[in-house]
Amino acid sequence: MPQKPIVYDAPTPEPRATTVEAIQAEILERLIYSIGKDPIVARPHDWLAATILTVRDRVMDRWMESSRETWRSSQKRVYYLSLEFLIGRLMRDAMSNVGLIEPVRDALKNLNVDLGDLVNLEPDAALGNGGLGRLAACFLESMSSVKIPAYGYGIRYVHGLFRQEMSEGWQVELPEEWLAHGNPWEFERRESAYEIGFGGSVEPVIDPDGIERQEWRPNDHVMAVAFDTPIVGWRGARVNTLRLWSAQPIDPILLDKFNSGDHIGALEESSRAEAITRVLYPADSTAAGQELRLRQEFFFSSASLQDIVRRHLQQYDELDSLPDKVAIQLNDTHPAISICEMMRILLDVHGLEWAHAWKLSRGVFGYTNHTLLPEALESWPVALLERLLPRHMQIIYAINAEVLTEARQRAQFTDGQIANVSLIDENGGRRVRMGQLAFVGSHSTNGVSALHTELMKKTVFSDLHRLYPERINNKTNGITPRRWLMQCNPGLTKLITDRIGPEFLDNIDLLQGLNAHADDQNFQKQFAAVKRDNKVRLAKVIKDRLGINVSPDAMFDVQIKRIHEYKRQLLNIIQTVAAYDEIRAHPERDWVPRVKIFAGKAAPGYWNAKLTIKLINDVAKTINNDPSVRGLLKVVFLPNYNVSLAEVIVPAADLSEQISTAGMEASGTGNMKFMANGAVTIGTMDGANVEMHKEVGDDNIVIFGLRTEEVNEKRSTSEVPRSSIDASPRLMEALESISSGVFSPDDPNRYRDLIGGLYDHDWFMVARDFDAYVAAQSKVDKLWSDPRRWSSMAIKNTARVGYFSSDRTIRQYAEDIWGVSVPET
Ligand code: B1N
Repeated sequence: MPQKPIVYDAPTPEPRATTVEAIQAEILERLIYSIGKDPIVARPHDWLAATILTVRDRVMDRWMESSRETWRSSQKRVYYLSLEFLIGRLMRDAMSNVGLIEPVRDALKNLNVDLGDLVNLEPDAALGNGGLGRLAACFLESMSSVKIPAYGYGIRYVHGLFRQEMSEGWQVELPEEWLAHGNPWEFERRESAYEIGFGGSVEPVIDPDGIERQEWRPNDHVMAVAFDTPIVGWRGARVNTLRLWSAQPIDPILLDKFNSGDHIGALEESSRAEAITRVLYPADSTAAGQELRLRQEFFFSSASLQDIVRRHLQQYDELDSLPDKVAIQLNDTHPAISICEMMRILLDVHGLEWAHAWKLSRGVFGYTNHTLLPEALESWPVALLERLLPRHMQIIYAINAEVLTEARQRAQFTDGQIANVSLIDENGGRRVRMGQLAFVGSHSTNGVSALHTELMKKTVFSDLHRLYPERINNKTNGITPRRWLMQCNPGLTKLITDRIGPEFLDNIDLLQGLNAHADDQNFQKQFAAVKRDNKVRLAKVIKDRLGINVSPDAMFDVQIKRIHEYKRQLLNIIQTVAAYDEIRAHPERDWVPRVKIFAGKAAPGYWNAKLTIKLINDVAKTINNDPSVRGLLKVVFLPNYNVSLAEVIVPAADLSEQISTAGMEASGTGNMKFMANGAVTIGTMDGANVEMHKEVGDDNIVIFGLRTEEVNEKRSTSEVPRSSIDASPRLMEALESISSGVFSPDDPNRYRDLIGGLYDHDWFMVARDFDAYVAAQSKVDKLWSDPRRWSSMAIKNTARVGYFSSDRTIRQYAEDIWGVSVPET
């Protein structure tokens, strides 16, 4: 039903002033009137909250204007559905994008408060695990920057990704409390609340026109309440909304239970409901198979879909225009159940015919695949879906019937191919494959790098690709240059501005102008000096957190990302051990001093990943305390890797380690952040490294290792890794020292099985790629020894990073998938 007509020209207050005086006065006002603190007793967190509220006000004006504009001009809206948004801190991002850093800094200084201190006090919103969640955050910022009317939809987890601490070199997980001091960025919208059902039964009903419909009667309900955060684009281009759902009970307290003395039971419904949005699953590139996870997925999908359809009807009062006015992008299969929820709403609530509903729905959805790892491809037991979402399971069967009929009749598929495209996996306990559902329920399925997209066509979706050859497309990932260059590296930003002018801030492709200066000795010196300042800053963090002294004149060799076997931190640390052996065997040689820097979290149940962290720490202890190394090699594991720590490490890196087994990293986005900040990459032909290699040229990146086809060949012929170990004395020595306990005298067998796996099967090609990696590292040493050559490479990396801006990625999504026109800058 249409609600009351929308008035587009209601009065608004004057936009807030941005002078130092006005900001200073307002921070004080906020402190007193909103936070309720006398400046005399205010603590740093109070100042932070008052400052955020002051900055937020300057975003609000544009927020209102942005959404009015969308209503007024009937523009298509883009909805990005993601179970993860790895935002990090927001204050500096917002200040920088609306040009407030200097006035706020000065205003605070007049109040005797240091802006830098406040910035570092803001907790990270860590509502994501890694690349997938961070991509969603970069996309939100880019959608605002390129002026696309967009909403991010996700979950307001009370606890984001766990905090990682080290206990004797082992990872320990502690709960993360980002909301402990409240969250001044968010607006709770109690009026935007929806009922979300689970369980129950499906009943046929006859509607007033005499037509039979299905009606879902859930027996379990929770409320989804919206919390909105404004996301402002570069130069305030536009402000979009990140809408996160929080689960709340329908009846906060069961009074009859309470009155009969069952005080705990009275709160049961409340805790059951709130459990849904209490914690983020710490699974990266693996499927978290528990029922609670499916509840999370349906909870946020249903709330988002109800909200989207409500907004559409409010404005257009009909449903036929859905595909013209709404684009919904599914960030992996986690929100894929949205497709069934859309169909349920169209069929059961609005009484559309199946074919009509299916056409509208497919016109709306796009699906992004982020991984080909079998353990990460989601599937749910049919029995679980039937119990939790009986109507959605019926819809899945109906979709499947349609697809299979088409496959047999139009494409004459064989039984094997039918089994392949079916939404139901019949092997060992029937399960619903969410990837197949997302594929057939969308008009677009995209991969996240050129290589990954080609592999999608050849592997998981080969038969679906044959059936729908137009559907798969590539959208290579990107990163926002605002956060990952301008904000995290102000020194480099200033240097570039001084050299080629400020225009690149608005058009990142203009960084190409640096190519002409890459061999200018004076510029090289300045570039190296900025890098050195950033290294000094990181060295201080290392000293403060770990008590380890590292020299900013050594090469900073960095691998920071989730700990995963396919990402091969193990290859890196074994090479470190080999280098350690070499340095001791040949102390007279001219060694390049290196600091090996690692950071990353391991999934709590992933034993080999946790053991790898322990190994890095064991190796670090031995090497860092061995005087015979004379400081030529240091190993550092920085705990609790998160967005904010990345913002300090990335600008200080000389060498970026992107060494996954070829064919396994869908894209990688850390690789792009390092590139922007003038680090040289050592990497395999995997994910977006392939495109980086193309952009930067063979001379400005160090590529090594087996290619995807070679990896597949080794795997399929079950060729044993033994021969590559026997052929490499360096590798053999390193492996033997690790597995015999040289680095773990307190438990000599600690790494026996981990290393044993390399002899056995070596699924990730650590042994097979080892010699090539060592050779690549020697090449890196050689390049480093010629500082002019190195600087030239580093500068060219920054110069050529433009393609990896998420603005480019978003423009491609807009044009090819969403059908949204993007204004030229
Ligand atoms: O998505 C990133 C890519 O750059 C990375 O290469 C890719 O590994 C990452 C289940 C995932 N793929 N799959 C996940 C995350 C959480 C989860 O519960 C899977 N993450 C990726 C962005 O495209």
